[in-house]
Amino acid sequence: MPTVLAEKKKDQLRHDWTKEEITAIYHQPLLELVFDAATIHKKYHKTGEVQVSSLVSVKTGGCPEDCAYCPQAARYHTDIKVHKLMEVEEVVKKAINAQAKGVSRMCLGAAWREVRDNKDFDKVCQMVEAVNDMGMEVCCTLGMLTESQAKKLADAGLYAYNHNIDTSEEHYGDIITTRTYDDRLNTIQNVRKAKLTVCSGGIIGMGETHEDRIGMLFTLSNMEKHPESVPVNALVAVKGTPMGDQKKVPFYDLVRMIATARIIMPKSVVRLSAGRLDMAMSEQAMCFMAGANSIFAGDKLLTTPNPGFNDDQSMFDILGLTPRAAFQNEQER
Ligand code: SAM
Ligand code: DTB
Ligand code: SF4
Repeated sequence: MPTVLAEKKKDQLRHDWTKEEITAIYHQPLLELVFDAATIHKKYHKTGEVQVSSLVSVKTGGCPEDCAYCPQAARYHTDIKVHKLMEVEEVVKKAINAQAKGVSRMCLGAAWREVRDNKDFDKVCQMVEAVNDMGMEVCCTLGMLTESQAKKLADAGLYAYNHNIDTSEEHYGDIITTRTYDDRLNTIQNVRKAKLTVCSGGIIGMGETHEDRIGMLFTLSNMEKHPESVPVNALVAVKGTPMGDQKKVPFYDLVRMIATARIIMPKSVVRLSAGRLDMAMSEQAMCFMAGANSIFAGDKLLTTPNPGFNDDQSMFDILGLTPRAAFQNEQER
């Protein structure tokens, strides 16, 4: 068998989902959808394991972009504590604390439009190296990235790069005007070229239609390689941003998103991301049933609150979940 065909066969994943197929899955009777997702989840994953990531905002606020959801955009007046790039030691301290709580991946976020080849970037590479040396997966989310910058991060020991597509191609222009959907896809390609793993998903609750959510899943699931991690964020409506008055997204819409992502990207890790603070444990349990197998832990996301380690520990105890060890990517099994 030619190598390409053999590779495809081994992969077993589909990259040719149609919007009609995704729509049919997404709109199934809710419990049918959850049962299907749970069945696929059990086939491809250790269902008792949840990958636990922790965020550090290494550079907060003052961002020139206009992402309508984001408290870190300089043009909106929000209550965040702006700070310049942190010191490497401070990041390592946070990583040591997180590792002791079962966190296997540190995600370093910077409020940058794009990475620039300067001293700050060198410092981020030092952070990556130091945290990777501790035996943790390191993920960065630093905005747009060239191929050579992605390679530099890979050489420093980066494991994953987060760059969300955020919403559908059609809805994108209502949310962000300072860079295009294609810019995002291009960065994701540069990340792939450097052989890093990709973390890409989006946000629901920004006034999008069901079709937009399906459109976002369509883009993700038709990528040549599915993102290894797919974060599904429920909008955290922050006062001062254009999205400050958005109503909370209906919980069962979040379940539909997670379950559909699980079914069409069966090997990816689906992360129940921003928005957990507003959710009961039983609701989070339903998300895990529907195929979510990752969370952000620690009492802060980038700038907004999140459940603390102790609350998550009691949830894991009650639900019988354990944090997954580092470097156990499903796609590489
Ligand atoms: N500046 C970089 C970028 O935009 O790629 C990295 C940081 S940015 C804050 C990372 C992601 O966080 C965004 O793409 C978005 O999906 C998510 N995010 C930001 N603000 C959010 C909010 N208020 N609610 C939910 N998700 C949010
Ligand atoms: C992702 O999808 N969600 C995270 C992470 N990737 C970078 C960020 C959520 C941010 C929520 C708003 C805040 O705390 O500023
Ligand atoms: Fe800047 Fe990223 Fe926030 Fe957009 S999401 S305003 S690029 S920090």
